[in-house]
Amino acid sequence: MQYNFNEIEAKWQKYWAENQTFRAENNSDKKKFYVLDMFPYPSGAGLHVGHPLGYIASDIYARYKRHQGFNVLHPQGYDSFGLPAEQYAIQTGQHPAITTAANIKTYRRQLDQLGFSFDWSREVRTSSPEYYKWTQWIFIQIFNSWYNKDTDKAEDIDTLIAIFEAEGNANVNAVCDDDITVFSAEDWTAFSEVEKQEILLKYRLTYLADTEVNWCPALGTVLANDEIVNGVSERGGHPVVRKKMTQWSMRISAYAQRLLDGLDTIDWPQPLKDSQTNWIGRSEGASAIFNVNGHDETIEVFTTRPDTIFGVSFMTLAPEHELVGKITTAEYKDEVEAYIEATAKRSERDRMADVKTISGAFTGAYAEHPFTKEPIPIWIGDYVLAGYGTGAVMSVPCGDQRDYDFAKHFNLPIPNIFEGIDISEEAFADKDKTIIANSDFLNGLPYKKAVKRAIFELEKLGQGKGKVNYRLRDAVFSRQRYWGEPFPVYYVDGMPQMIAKEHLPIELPEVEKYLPTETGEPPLGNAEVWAWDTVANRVVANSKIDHTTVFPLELNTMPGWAGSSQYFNRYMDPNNNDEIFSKKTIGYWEDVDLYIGGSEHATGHLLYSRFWQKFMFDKGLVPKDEFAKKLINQGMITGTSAFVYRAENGKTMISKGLIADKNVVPIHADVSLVNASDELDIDGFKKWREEYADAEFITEDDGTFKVGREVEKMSKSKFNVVNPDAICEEYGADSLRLYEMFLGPLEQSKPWNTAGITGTHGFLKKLWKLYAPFIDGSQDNGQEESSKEALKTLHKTIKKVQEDIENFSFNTSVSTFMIAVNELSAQKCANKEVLEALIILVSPYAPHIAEELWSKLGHTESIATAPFPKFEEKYLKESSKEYPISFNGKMKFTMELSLDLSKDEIEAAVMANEKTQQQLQGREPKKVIVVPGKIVNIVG
Ligand code: ANZ
Repeated sequence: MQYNFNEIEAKWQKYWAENQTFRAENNSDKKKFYVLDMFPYPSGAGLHVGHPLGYIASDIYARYKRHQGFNVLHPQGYDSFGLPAEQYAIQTGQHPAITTAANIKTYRRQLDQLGFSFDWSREVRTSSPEYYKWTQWIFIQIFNSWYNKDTDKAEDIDTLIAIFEAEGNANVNAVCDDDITVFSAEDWTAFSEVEKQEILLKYRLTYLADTEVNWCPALGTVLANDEIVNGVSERGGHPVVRKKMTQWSMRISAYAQRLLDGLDTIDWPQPLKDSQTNWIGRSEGASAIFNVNGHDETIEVFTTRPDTIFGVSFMTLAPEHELVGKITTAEYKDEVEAYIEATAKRSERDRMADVKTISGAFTGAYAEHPFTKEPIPIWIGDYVLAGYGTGAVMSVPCGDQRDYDFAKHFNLPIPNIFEGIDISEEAFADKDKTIIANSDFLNGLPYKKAVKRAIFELEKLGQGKGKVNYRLRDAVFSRQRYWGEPFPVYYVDGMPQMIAKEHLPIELPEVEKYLPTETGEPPLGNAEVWAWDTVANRVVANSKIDHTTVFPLELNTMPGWAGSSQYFNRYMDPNNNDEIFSKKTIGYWEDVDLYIGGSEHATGHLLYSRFWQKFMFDKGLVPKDEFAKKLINQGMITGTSAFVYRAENGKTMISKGLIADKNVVPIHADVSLVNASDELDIDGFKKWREEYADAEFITEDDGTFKVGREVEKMSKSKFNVVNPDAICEEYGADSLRLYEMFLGPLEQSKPWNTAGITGTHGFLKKLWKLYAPFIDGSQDNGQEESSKEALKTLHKTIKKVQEDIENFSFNTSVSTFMIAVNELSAQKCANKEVLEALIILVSPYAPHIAEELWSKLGHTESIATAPFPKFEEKYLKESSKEYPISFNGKMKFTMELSLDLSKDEIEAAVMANEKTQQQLQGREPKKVIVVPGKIVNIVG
C-alpha cells in the first residue's frame, strides 16, 4: 500500500475534530501545561509558509507534553479587530464583520490542514461581543482603580475616596497627574460632584487627558509616530500637525519599576528583555528647581548629572513647555512664536533622531542659578522633548553634546568645569574621567560622590531632590476608528460614567460610513443609535439625548492591544458568561508555560499584556503577576524575491546579465513567474499587471530573460510568498511540518526553498515502508524478540529526540529520525515494540502519519496520549567487546567476549582459544595481563 498522505491527513483531521481529541479539561487530576501561540490577525491574504513556523514548533511541544501525561491547554483564536478590514470597508462599504468572518474561515481551513492540535472549543475572537464584553469589563476595573505607592499596587478607587473623606489628599502617595492641588477633608465634602470626578480622574489608572497627538486633517485621524514620514502621512503624503485631543490614557507608568523587576523572573529572550528595559528607560538622577527672575514661577529640570550644575550656562525648555507663553518677553515674542509653529510640524521621532539640525529661540527671560545666584538665559529648543522628564533641561555645554552644539551654534558661553579636559575634543559625559572644579563642595570629588553631594546640597536649599525617571509614557488608549471595542462609557456633564457590568457588552453600532464625520469626530459619530438610556439601560437613538436620563456615548474605540492583553487568560474559561474566568479555573491553569510568537511585539503587546496582568494580580483576579513563564521568538522565514530591472525610460525591461553599467530600477516580480533557473515567464509577467502589458524586454543572447534574486522578509508586498496550500496538496502537511522544522534552529531567520521539501517527504515514504509488514498485514505480532541493534537505535533516538524537544531544537530531531529510520531499515526491523515507540517519537512532528501507523500497529485509540517512550541507558551499553589479543605487546587476533566476564574467566577463555595455542606453540606464558573491557596481553 502506498503512502497516500492526502487521504491519511484528511482522515485524521476529521477524527480529531469528531473526537475532540485535543480538548483540554478544566477539571483534571493531571498536571497542567499551557502552550500558547500569538493569535493571528486574519488578513485577506491568508497564511504563507512563514506564518506557521511558530505554530508548528508550539504544536510539537504541546503534543510532546500530552505524551508525557500533562493536561495540555493549546488554544487558538483571532485578533480580529484592526485597520485592514476597516480600510477595506471604507473603500467598498463592506461591513468589517463580514470581511473578518470570511478571512477567519480561510485561516481556519489553512490551520486545520496543517494538523494542529488546537482545542477549538476555546476559540476566541477579539471582535465578537461575547469576548469584548470582558475587554470592556477590564477597562472598567482599571478605571475604578488608583495606584498606591505605599502599598505598591493598584487599589480600589473607593479606598482613595475614603482617604479624601477622612483627611483630604495631603498624605496620599499615589501615581497621579502632576497638577494635583492639596485639599482637606472639608474641601472634599464641599466639592461638587463634577469637581470630585475631575479630581478622581487625575488618580485613576485609566484617565481622560489632553494628549498631544499627530493629527492628519486630510485623513481625519490620529497617526502613530511610525505612520509619519518626513512630517507627512505615510499614506497619501498629507500634512500632519500636533494637536491636543482629549483621549483615554492608561497609567502604565505606575508599573514602570515592576515591569523592569519582573523581567528577572521570566525566561524570555535576552534581546526582548533588553528592548523592554530600554523602552522603560530607567534613569537615576535628580530634579533641580530654578527660580525664574521677575516671575513667581520655577523651572524644574530632570538631570542625570546634578554634579555638573556649576557648568550650567543656559536652560532649554521644550517649545511646548507651559511656561514659554508666560515668561517670553515682548521683544522675543514673534521669534519664539515663529519657532514654535515651525517645530510643531516635526514628529517627536524626527526630533529625537535628528542630532544635526540645531534650532531654538531665546525667550528673553532669565533663571537664577540655585547656588551662584547668577542669571541664566532661558532658551527653547526642540531637542528637548516635552514628554520626557519635566520637558526642561539645565544645559551644560561642557558635559552634554547637544548642549554643546546648541551653545556653539548660538554663541553661548561654554564654561569648563572639568579639570584637565579639553572639552572641544574629549568625549562627552565620560563619567569616570570627570574631575569637578569651580565649586567648594564638589571640587575634587569623583563622579559618583559628586552626584550624591550635589543632591544633598540641592535638598538643603529646598531646590531639588534625588529622582528616578522613566522614559515609559502612559499609553494613549483611544483610537478614532470604527473597527475596535467600543468603550463602555457615556458622558454626564462632560464627565465619563461607566456602564454597569450587567449591561455589557456595549456592542458596536451600525454606521453608514466608516470615515470620521465632517466635523472631525471619529466614525462612531456617524452612528444614529448611539446614546445611553440610564433608565432602560440600553443603547438608544441619539435623538433621545436629553442630558437628564439619556446621554451621549463615547465615540472613540479601543486600540488593537486591548483585546490581546487578556486573551491568554480568557482562553482558560472562554465560554463563561458570568465571569471573565472562574477563580477555580484560573487557579488550575495559572499562567502560560510556553509562549511562542514574533519579536516584533516586544514593546507593544508583550509590554501591555504584562501591565494588565500585574494590574489583575493586584486586584486578586489572577494568581501570577507575570502571564508567561517562558517565551520564544521564532525566527523569520525569508523569501527569495525576484527583480526585473526597468530601464530609465520606464518601458524597457533589461535581463539581469545586461544591466551592468545601465541605470535601472529593480521592481518586484511575483516569484511564481520565475523558474528554477531564474528565468522570467515574460507573457505571464505582462499579464500579471496592467502597467507591464506593453513593456519591452531585452533578453540574453539565448533568448531568456533573467531576473535578479534577493533574500527578503516573506511578505505579500514583496511578491515572494509561498502558499502552504499547494505544498500540502503535493507533499502533505506532515512533510511541510517536518520541513519547516528542518530548515534550521527555531529562533534563527532562514530562507525558504520549496525544492528542499522532497527531503522530508522522502523520509516519510521510507518511514512508511519500514512499517510495511504491519500495513499489509503480513506481520501482526512482531518479531518474538527485538534485536539488540534495534533497541540500541531506538534508545539512542529516544534520548536525542527528548533532549532536542526540551531544548526546542526541532531541526536536529528531524535528522535524528532520518538516521533512525535508515538504521532500522538496514536492520530489517519489524519488531512491534520498537516500531511503536518510534512512531510515538515521530508523532509530535508528523502527527497524521503517526496516527495511521499507530492504528496499523493494532491500536484503536488515538496516539495523542500514548506515553512517551522511556529512555533506558542499558540498551546503549555494549554487552560484549572485541578484545585485541596481543603476544608480547603485538596484536595477533581479536576475540569477541562478554563484558560480564571476570578477569579469570577472560583469561580462561583466551587460553582455551586455539589461536592462542598456535601462537604459544606449547610454551607456558610467563604472565597473562587482562584489562577487562580493553585488552589481553600474553607475555612470554
Ligand atoms: C544636565 C546634564 C549634564 C545632562 C551632562 C547630561 C549630561 P537620560 O539618561 O536619557 O535620562 N534631558 C532631560 N530631560 C530632557 C528632555 N525632556 N529632552 C531632552 N533631554 C533631556 O538623560 C537625561 C539627561 O538628558 C538629563 O541630564 C538632561 O541633560 C537631558 F553633563 O542634565 B542632563
